[in-house]
Amino acid sequence: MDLLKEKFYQKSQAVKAQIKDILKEHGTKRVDEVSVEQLIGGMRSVKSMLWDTSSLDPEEGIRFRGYNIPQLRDLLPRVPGGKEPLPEGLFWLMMTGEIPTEENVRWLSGEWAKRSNVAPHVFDTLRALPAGTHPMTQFSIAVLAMQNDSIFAQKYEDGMNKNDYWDAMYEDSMNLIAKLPRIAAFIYRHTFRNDDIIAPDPNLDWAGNFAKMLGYDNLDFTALMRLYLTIHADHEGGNASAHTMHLVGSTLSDVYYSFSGSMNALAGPLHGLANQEVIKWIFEMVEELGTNQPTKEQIRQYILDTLNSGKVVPGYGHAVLRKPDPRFIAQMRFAQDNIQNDPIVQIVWDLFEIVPDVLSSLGKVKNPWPNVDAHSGSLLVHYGMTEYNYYTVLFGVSRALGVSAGLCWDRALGLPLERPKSITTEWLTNFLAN
Ligand code: CMX
Repeated sequence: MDLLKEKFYQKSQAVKAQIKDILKEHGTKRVDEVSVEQLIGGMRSVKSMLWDTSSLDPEEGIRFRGYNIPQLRDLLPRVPGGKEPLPEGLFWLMMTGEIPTEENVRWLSGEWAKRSNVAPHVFDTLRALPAGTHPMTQFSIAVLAMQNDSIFAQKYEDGMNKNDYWDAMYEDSMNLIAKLPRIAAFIYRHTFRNDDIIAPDPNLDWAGNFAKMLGYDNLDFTALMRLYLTIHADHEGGNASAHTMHLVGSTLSDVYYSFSGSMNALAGPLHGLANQEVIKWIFEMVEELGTNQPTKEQIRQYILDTLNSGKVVPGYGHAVLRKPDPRFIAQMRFAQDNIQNDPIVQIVWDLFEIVPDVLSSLGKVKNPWPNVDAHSGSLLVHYGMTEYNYYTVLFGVSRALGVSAGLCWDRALGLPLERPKSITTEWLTNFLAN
């Protein structure tokens, strides 16, 4: 058994025993109650699921196994001479709760390279789709097209003991994560680069190889990919993509079914698709105003026009956060370190100055600050990736790390089928009348 799998097994079995004790001693104790507002309003903040890989504080932002993003930038292994953390390290941390060594991370890069071959029928399936199929649709379909190879599904059919679910889920998750850069790069090159597919380099790290297969050999872009794929990986369990993964997986659907579902949730404009919406919206502003150096007054007016036409300002607001998203700040820091005088980056920074005021003045927006999606597109545009309807695929490749680690934990802990109670409006009306 490999070291990651062994550590994951040991840690998860200890937590499983802990949970058993908690249930035995405190099973009926209340941790929360649900208001009518929460019931109708998308279950905001209702404490109702276990998710150990990361936790989100409204004021402070995300912590992965207790570490915030600046700490991870210091502690996680990097390539020699590199400044940004390797996503492999974050996966190891989420699976085991331990910061990995450089050797652990090198092993994981090699292991994913070994598992990264994608069956030809997956590419044939993508080629058969009509031109213009959204990259996220392609991504979700490609993931489902690999379901045939699920070890979990095969072993379940053969009568797998439930104590072995974690093992099959680990193998499937490792295989899925290993293959996603190949698939995502294929989608990019097939859709936007005349099907000119670039071969992988098994000696590179996961993100470095992905950047290469996308066709970007600029070292700063590669560093950006390492950062990007690390910071988008997980945002505790309640967000739509993680929760979908958890829900679908709770039926004992395998990682392919679950992750495809998770990506369908990420593809919504209020969630991950906001990263494409931000750049689309900025490009439209530049076109409408006829300049890529708009004044702050012009930007303010454009924001007001957006709101007055009944649309949201993309990249701003959050269901949980109440401060600027540390993932936005990490990307801003990257731009300050690596990019000088880029007009689109400057617009993003001007928006950061103006949007919160405007949104606050509406009196209803709970969080007027930028989220992760407000900055990412401008960095990609800077390095030449202007095809913004591809951006959510990048988010999805990263999100696979967190939600797959989460699903491995779900099966190792033996968490049950998820099944909350719904009520009818009639029931609620009668309840409130009494
Ligand atoms: N622009 C305009 N109005 C906004 C807004 C924004 N960026 N953010 C919130 N509001 C509005 C809501 O639409 C809601 O209006 P109504 O009462 O008229 O329906 C009101 O303010 C209250 O909403 P909220 O409680 O502050 O926010 P929610 O928890 O309901 O929604 C979110 C959170 C992210 C969906 C919302 O802020 C939004 O639509 N933002 C823009 C889209 C976006 O950037 N999404 C990406 C989020 C990060 C991610 O998942 O990737």
